[in-house]
This record gives sequence, C-alpha cells and structure tokens, in this order.
Amino acid sequence: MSSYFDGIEPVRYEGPDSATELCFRHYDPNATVLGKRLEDHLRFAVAWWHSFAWPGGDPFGGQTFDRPWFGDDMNAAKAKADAAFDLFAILGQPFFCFHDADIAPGAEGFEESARNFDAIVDYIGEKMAAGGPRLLWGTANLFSHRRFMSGAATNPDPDVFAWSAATVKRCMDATHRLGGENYVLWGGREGYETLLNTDLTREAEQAGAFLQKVVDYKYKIGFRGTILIEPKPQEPTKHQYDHDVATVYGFLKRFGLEDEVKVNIEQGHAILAGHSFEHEIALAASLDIFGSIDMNRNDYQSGWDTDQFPDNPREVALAYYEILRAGGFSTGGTNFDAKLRRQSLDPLDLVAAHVGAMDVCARGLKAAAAMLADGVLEDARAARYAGWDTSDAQEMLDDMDLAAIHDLVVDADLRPEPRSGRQEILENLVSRYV
Ligand code: XLS
Ligand code: NI
Ligand code: NI
Repeated sequence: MSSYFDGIEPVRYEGPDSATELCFRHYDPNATVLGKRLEDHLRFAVAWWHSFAWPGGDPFGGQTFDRPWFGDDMNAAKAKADAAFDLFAILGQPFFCFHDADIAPGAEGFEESARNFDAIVDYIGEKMAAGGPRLLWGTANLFSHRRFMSGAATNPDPDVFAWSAATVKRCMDATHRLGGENYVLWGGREGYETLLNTDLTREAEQAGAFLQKVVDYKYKIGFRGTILIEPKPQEPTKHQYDHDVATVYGFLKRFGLEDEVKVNIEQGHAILAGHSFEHEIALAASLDIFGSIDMNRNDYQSGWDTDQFPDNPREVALAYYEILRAGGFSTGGTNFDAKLRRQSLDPLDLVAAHVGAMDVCARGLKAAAAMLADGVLEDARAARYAGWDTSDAQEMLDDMDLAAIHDLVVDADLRPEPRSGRQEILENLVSRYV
C-alpha cells in the first residue's frame, strides 16, 4: 500500500558523528541512563492535532498543507489514522495523543458525533493491536466548535455544560478502552473575554463540580490513569482560569481535588504565563502535582502560543533536570505539542521536525542526568540551606513565637552575615554539562 511517507525509511540511532541526514544522533532508545532505558525516561508521544489535523493556517491565511487525508468524512478519518501509524513506524516513538475532534468528523447531533468517534477509536484500537505506539493521553476538544465560544464547563448555558460532560464521558471511555495512561483537560475556553459579562463565582463552582464528576467517573469505570489539567494563562480567551501551576493548585485545593488531579505542563504556556518551563515543573513537583509535559518551544517575541518544535538543549536540560529530580515520569511523558511552520509543506519536514526534537530532548535528558548523578547542583543547594539542618533552627521554626525569637536575637547579639548565592558559578557548571 502506498503511503504519504513513501521513500522515508524508519529512523535509526547512528550516533553524533553520523553523516546520514535523517537519523538519531543522541536518542538511542535502548541506552541506559541512571539505570533506565532512554525511551522509558522520555516517553515520547506524537500529537495527532498538530501533525495530522492542522492545515497550516494562521490569522491571515488558511490552509497551506495539502495532505491526501484531509476531508471531513469517515474515509478521510481512516486515511488520516493510516498516515499517523505510518509516521509512528518511521519514528518508533512509544506513544501518541489525540482529541476526539482530531481523529473523527464531528456532527451537529451528539449521537452521530459519538458514533463517528467510537468507530474511529475501534479502528485505531485495531492498528494498536497490530503493533505500534500506545496512548499517552486522550482529551476532548471543548473549544473549537462555536457552541463552546462562551466556555464548556464554565458556560452560562447549562446545556453546554451538559454537552461538555457527555463528551468527556465518551472521551474517557475511549481513552480507557485504548489503554491510555492519562486523561487531559485543557480549558481553552474556560475563562473570559470580558469581566463585564462574567460571574467569576458561578464559573469557578461549575468548573469545580465538572472536575469532581470527571474524577468520580474515573473511579466508576476503573480507569487507572492520571487526570491532568493543562495550565495556560490566555489564548484563546483573554484570561484563562487554569492560568499556571500555582493557580491550578489553588483551584484544586478549593475543591479538595489536590490528591486526584495533576498537571500537564507545556513550555509555551509557561512562557506566556511569564514563567520558565523549569519553574512550572519545579513548582508542580514541590506541590506534588507534577504529571506530564507538552514539549515545544515558544517564540519569545510573539506573545502567542507558537508551538514550535524544541531546539534549545539548555532549556530542555533544565526542564528534564527538574523532572529527574522529582523522580522522573510515572504515567506522564513527553508529548510533542508542536507544529511545523506553515511553509514546511513536505512529508520530510514532519519527520525531520520530530527527529530533531527527539534528539534535543535526549541531549537535554542526558545532560540533566549527568548533573544529577554528579550531584554538583544538589550539593551546592544543600550547603546553601545547611544552617536550617541544626536543631536550634528547627526548634525556632516549630516551637518559638515572635517574642521568644526576639529575645533570642537580643540575647545572642545576632548579626547575620550575607553569603554569596554563587549564581554565575552554578550557571557555568550547567554550561559544562550541556
Ligand atoms: C493548546 C493546548 C492543547 C492541549 C490539548 O494550547 O496546548 O494543544 O495540549 O488540548
Ligand atoms: Ni498542550
Ligand atoms: Ni499549547
């Protein structure tokens, strides 16, 4: 059978000095790093939406890509799935991710939409059974259709809340059926365009109730995966409720769901929130809600979610450093929520984008693992806080009130002596590993 990717061979690891254009130079899935295979550390996933459904449009112009599977009927959806599995065979990555709307044509009626979706899920299930990657996560697109223009769970119209809940139920069923390891909720329209027409209290309560129903349903069907919220501060809405990791944690605490739900952190979303990728990961790990990552890179000038493939080993290394420090992925992984630039028309572009990104991630992870194994950063961090390891310091923290601390300072004639934070020395250290 002919394939869109005909003429492109499965990509192999050939090492950093290879002259082959399309090969892995750093990503050797079987190499052992910190006692674990690289493939099991990184847990790469290809995203159905950017790689197979996105037509190459931007706000000033429509489709630039000409894919043979584009169309809105079931035959087109099957051809799209065939092409997806052809790309998976070339890349050999262990996972993929999808939204309902990426894989199957929607319809105006709920039942017809759901029938289309279930049929394609079966088709994908057959392809998975014949070999190929597993499902890292499924999700529902509750943002593209005009019915969601004022939100999904947070919509002022209860009918849209109901439609959204029914859709998530179908998508969780499908994710469970395909053996998915996580289920993601990204609230692209859960936010507002203007406060002038928005009731913040109601919308938060609707979102909390919705999430509780998702968690309840997970237990009802025996889904063992992790429920993940993907933070993003804005775009498409002016203000998105799941703004960043800290905001999501506050929301989870408010509704008592902090032990049930974790976060899927995206590089570009962290940047839009005014944070670094590693900040968001480190904070999630420290709050015990780190789950998974959407790997990409954001343009630092545009102010939009540009979803480019990662190409900066240092940035990636700092992100994986925080992930490894937190113990690595459990159900999570590295999903390439990344798309080609709209002039990159060819099948080769799609393959090369993933190959380069997988190599950059492998480089980053290896550098991060070496930094962690050598312990240089952790030793410096421990030394910086060593004063707190004394029993006196702990007693002050746990047992003394302000008056007692005041007396202690006066009695001991305490004069704190500033010490260097050694930032440049630590940055130089990182440079030696990357
Ligand atoms: C969009 C989001 C989206 C989620 C899945 O900005 O990143 O792609 O990952 O709904
Ligand atoms: Ni994403
Ligand atoms: Ni995004």
